[in-house]
Amino acid sequence: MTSRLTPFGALSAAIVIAATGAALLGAPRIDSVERIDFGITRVATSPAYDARLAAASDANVREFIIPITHDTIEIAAGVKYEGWTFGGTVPGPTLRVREGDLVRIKVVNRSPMPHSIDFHSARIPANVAYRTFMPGDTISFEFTATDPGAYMVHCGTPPVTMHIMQGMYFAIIVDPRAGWGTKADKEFVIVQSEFYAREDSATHQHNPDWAAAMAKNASQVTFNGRAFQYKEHPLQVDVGDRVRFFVVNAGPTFRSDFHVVGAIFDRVYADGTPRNFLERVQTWSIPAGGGAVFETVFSKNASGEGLYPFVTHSFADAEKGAVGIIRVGTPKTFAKMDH
Ligand SMILES: [Cu+2]
Repeated sequence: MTSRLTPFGALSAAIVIAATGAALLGAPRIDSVERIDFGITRVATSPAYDARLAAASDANVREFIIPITHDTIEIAAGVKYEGWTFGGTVPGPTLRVREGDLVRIKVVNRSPMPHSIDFHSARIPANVAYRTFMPGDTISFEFTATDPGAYMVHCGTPPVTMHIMQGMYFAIIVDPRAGWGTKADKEFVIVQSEFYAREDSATHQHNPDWAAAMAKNASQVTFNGRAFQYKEHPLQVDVGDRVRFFVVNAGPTFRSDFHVVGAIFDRVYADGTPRNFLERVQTWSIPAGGGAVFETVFSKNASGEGLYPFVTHSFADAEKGAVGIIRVGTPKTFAKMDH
């Protein structure tokens, strides 16, 4: 086994690459294995959840170790919340693989209660892979990523609404084997979700509000787990960039009507499937539990240097935090935004 550092883990030994030769029906085949341990590699959430995405690894066997933890998260500026997580953050880390890769999952329950994991990207017996397992236990399974797309992963332990509103979700992207057909200069992951938190007037602790969840009365609606974080810390791109957004809607209940103010999507891949190809789209809805891929070009003479809000155009939800800004180039004023 050989180890080397990769762009995903340059600061840690969390990633191990191993190359093994194997003979299949006489045809030589080289499997290269990459392992990422999200108990060691943690997504940066300060000053904002890091939405930037690197390309998928060249390895064709992808191993992911994912701890389940109960952790303090921040769902809006200054609003701390005792969340349930994959990998210590909400959302958890984005997994990115290629169509045809063998994906090996190992989830370790380091929390004090039973949980589970459900990959929308897998075709697999749910009763086996997605079963609930106990504190201290581990579950392992593998699947071949046969279907390109932008998928939700979540805890499916009942009541599922509670486990999702507590933060148990993340995105997995399966890139088409031949790529997306265009070259993106920047890529971002955006996971929309909503929280149902109620402040205890005595302790000022924010606790889950089940009645509010059943009434669909969210306290925050967020992109990547914290209300308004990209309004305070915009996503930065350059003039001329083609930008690809992988948007997953974790819910648990609301839909996402994804829109960029001042831009038109050149391409939208419904559910992130290359064949579900749409052109020149203003807004595209993503159901709870779904995903989509969006592309737009911030070209010099059109959507050039400036500030571009991205929102769910279901505006009551944007008012609760599902709004951010894309900063193109270095606009002189950080001007007043109307969204
Ligand atoms: Cu759970």
